[in-house]
Parts: sequence; structure tokens; C-alpha cells
Amino acid sequence: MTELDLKERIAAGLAAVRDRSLTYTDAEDDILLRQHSTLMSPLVWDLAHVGNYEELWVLREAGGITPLRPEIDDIYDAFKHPRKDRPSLPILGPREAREYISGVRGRVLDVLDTIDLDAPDPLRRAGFVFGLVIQHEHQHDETMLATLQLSRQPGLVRDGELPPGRPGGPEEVFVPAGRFQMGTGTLPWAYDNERPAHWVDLPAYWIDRLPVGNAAYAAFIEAGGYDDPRWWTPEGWRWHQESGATAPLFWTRDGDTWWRVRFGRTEPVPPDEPVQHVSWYEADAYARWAGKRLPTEAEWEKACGWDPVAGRARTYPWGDADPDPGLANLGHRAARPAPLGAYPRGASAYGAEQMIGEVWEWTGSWFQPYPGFRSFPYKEYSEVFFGQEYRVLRGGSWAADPAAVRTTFRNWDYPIRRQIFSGFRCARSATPEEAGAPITPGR
Ligand code: AVJ
Ligand code: FE
Repeated sequence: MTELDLKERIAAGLAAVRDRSLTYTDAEDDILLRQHSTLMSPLVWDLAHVGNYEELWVLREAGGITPLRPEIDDIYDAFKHPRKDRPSLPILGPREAREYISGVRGRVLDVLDTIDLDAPDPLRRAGFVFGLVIQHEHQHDETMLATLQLSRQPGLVRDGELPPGRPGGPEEVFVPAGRFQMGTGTLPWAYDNERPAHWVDLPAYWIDRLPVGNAAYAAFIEAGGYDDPRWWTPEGWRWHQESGATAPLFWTRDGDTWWRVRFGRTEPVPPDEPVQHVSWYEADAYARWAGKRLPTEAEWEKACGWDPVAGRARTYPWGDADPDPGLANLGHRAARPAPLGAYPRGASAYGAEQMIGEVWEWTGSWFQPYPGFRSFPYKEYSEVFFGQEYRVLRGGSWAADPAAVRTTFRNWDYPIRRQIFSGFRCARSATPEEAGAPITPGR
């Protein structure tokens, strides 16, 4: 790609994400200023925060431009103020926020015009800093969608069409033992936590071909899954007792029928859709009940992206081609996951489907650095979250934009969280007989 093409791609990416943010905040002031849940910021905080982040990284760090409004930096520093405290901050109102972010954006486009994207400086090289702010804004847009879902206000979020499901097919696919390359050293806009690429050797395992669906999850509930401590870790059982959770968030039962609230409207729970709004503890308990476990992060990534014939990692399960509407449910095409089996063309080399899009999939792994990790461009993106507090989620949800989703992309959250678009699939280790006699993937 020439530098000019790259600049055009960046400009288009910036315009698209801003369009998205403005759509989600095209609501009355009260909706934007209110705190719909103590878990979330007021929507207008997210809106000005993405502009402030853009100012910090593109204008000041890369562009060398003096601060436009240094007095507001503190308000939009996510580390200084937890979400629950943000409504009491002197945040910009909706009109002021829109003016501020559009002022920043105008200058960002000026910087883009003149900047040298071939510069050796890693912030500029290949437009990294622009990729950073585009992905950051998309991530906040997904957060805004979670806030809008929690608001239970109808009419604020666009719905749409999705391909039909494909019933049947094997439950699991087989991944033979062997080394694969995890993470990336080449994707120019990858975050620091995806680097460096490194070899990981895994024993053979099975992984579900599809995410766990609502019908399967309802069967776990019917079978008394929430009443049996055998399926839960001690912390999970404590969370279940304290929270009183007995179904995914936003589900209610009426006789034999499960209903859910989706963006302010109540509808029957579709049996063939991936389950979403479950905590890590619920995913982990379900997997144990099913006689399986959650995949490790490495197992998830190998099943998603490794091409054993070519001996290289793919950017997406299907290859390196950009996502399209026939390959994966991304970018808020409709405000829900697609039915199970909807994307046969999107299958991975091992035959796993719907690994990208649909729901963020909980893995069994803590959010930890890869060997040789180096924080870039700042510690507060990833490094301060490493440890045994956050579980990794993979794959991206229907609400994630293609710009911020790929085989190597890592997300993380507390194991109790379920306002995010979280689901899961299960895995299990192969028996010695299975491991010794490779079975071809079931497709
Ligand atoms: C990677 C989704 C956990 O939302 O806290 C946004 C992304 N980092 N602003 C978050 C992020 C800084 C982050 N997650
Ligand atoms: Fe942020």
C-alpha cells in the first residue's frame, strides 16, 4: 500500500468510527447525561473521552500540538475516576462535547495530511497512532452499546438483517497436537498485548464447533445447573449466591418460556442464537456441567487462526481477507448475534465456526503478558491489568468493529462481568487414543 492509500484508509476509518459514535449519542440530553448503571459512564463521558484520547495521542504525542483544553484532561482520565464516580465530575455537556471532539478531529486530519507514515518512530510508522485511536473509539462505541442495553430504553439502537442458521453438523472439531504461532509480530495496528509472536506447543484437544447456544444454556438451567455447587468454582458459587443470578443477564422466565430484554424490547429468547450476557463464572460452570472446560486462550487462538497446512497464522479464521457480511457478524449489522451455523464460509482451518463476531468468548486464561512483552505506547492500556484478576475474552462480538477484531486480538474483564456481549464455547483435552490417532476435522 502506498502512503497515500494508507492515509485514505485512515481518513475513512476515522470518519466511520466518528459516524458510529455520533449515532449512538444521537439522543436527548437526559439519556446522555444520566448514569444508566454504576458499571458504566454517562454516554457523554465516553463521547468526550474518545476525543480527549485522540487529542492526547495524535495531536500532542504525534503532532506536537499544544493542548486545546488541558483543564479537562483530568476528567477524561479513566484511571483517575472510576466509572461510578463519573456523573459527579464537571463533564462537558452534549453540545460542548460534540464541539470539542469535532475541533480535535479537524486538527487530526491536518496532522494526517502532513505526517510521514514511513517515519521510524513507532507511533507514526504505518499509521499506528491512527489505528490506536480508531480502535479505541470503536471499543468505546461497543461500551456505549452496553450502556444503551442497560438503559432499557427502546428505539435508540438500530437492528438489522442477518443470514439464517444452519442446524446440524458436528458438535466439536479436533485440533491435533503441535506447535503454532501465537500473537503477532507483523500486524501493524496490533496492540502491545498481542505481541510478540511466539511458539506454543499444545497437546491435542477438541473445541466446540460453535458457541454455546441459548437452547443448550437453558438446558443447563433446567437441569438445576445454578443449584449445584459441583459445577462451580468456590468463587463462582459465592458470586452466584451473592448476586442471586439464576440466568443470563436480561433473561426472565414466564412459565416455560424464556424472554429477554434487548435494547428496551422484550422478546422470546431465540433458541439457536449464541448465549450472551453471561459471566465467566457461569461459562465455567456450564462447561463443567457439560463434561468439558473453557478453552485456554492458546487453544482458542490455534483453533481460530492456525493454518496447519501453510504453517502460518491467519488474520481471521477464513484467511487474511477483510471480513464481509457473508463471513462474520461484526460491526453492528444487527443488534444481536447471528443464529448458529450462519457463517460456513467463515470457518477456520480446523472447522470451527463463528469464532469471530457474535459474542466475546470467555477463555480459561488470566490476562497475562506474552513472553517478551513490552508496553507500548503506554502502560495503562494493557500492562496494569496483567495478573490474576481479569479473564481473557476472544473473538469480538456482533458489536465489535472489524478494525478492532482479529485472530490475535485480546479483550479482558472481571469474571463477574456480564453487561458486556459475552458468551463462550467449550473445549476438552483429547484422550490418549484420540490424540494418537488423528481424526480429520468433522467437516
Ligand atoms: C480492552 C475493552 C477492556 O474498555 O476498558 C478503552 C479498552 N482501554 N479505553 C476497556 C479501553 C482504554 C478496554 N478493554
Ligand atoms: Fe478509553
